[in-house]
Amino acid sequence: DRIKSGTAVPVTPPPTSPASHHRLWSEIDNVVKQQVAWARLGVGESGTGWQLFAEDGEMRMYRREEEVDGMVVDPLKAVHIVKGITGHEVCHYFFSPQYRYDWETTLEQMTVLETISEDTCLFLQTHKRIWPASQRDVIFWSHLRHLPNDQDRDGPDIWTVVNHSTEHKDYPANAGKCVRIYLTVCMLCQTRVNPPKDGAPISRDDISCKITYCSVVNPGGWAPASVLRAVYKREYPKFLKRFTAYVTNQTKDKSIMF
Ligand code: 6CM
Repeated sequence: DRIKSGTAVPVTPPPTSPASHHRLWSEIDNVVKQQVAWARLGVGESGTGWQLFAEDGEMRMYRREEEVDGMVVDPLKAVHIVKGITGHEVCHYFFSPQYRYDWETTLEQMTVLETISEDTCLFLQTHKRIWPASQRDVIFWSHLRHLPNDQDRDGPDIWTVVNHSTEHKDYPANAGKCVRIYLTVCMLCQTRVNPPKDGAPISRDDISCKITYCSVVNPGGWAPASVLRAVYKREYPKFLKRFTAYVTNQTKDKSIMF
């Protein structure tokens, strides 16, 4: 048909994932699409009210003060540009359970409740207690996705990981010593390549990764607002710096994973 009518409309199949037969699939697909759209807006186009609370080199972190029933649920957006790594690499290390204890400093215990597919897992995590609040736990699905750029041939591909709270019948909320927190997190990455002029192979000096990290965490129960905001102010910059340094260090002697 395309040939007959003469209009060359590129036929791109919808993104598929090996997880597409799972009970959570429609939720995963919807939340991923929403989160990618939200992250792509950056802080400039998604309305005013973003307040810069941390800056370090190329990294900038913004938050919005929001409360629901007296609980702090401040949305966070961070942007960072890191030389020498790709979005695929960043997402690989952020998604894969085997590296999590290496970089996640607030973590006490991580359990993979279900491996839905190569790109989708269900996690139970307990986090370190922060005085004077109770300890927190969280159950979330995590999904890794590659979004090839088929609209703008010069624009970079996107790699993303989205984490979103869910329930599990064997682990009801607030049944033990932990208070259940609820989160939505999106790590979105775009790789920029500066091709070497002499036609030499692309090296790590020629690439950089633009990272947008968005997060909303509902603490799930009482936690003093001032303590929570102080914890976030300290922990989020620490996380993003430490995690990206970890990826740089892990990949520096490996071939580039585009
Ligand atoms: O996105 C991050 N990590 C992922 C993999 O672990 C995942 C998990 C996020 C858990 C976020 C919990 C942080 C807060 C825990 C303490 C709550 C204490 C409440 C009481 C305080 C008075 O998405 C990186 C997350 C970096 C967080 C700083």
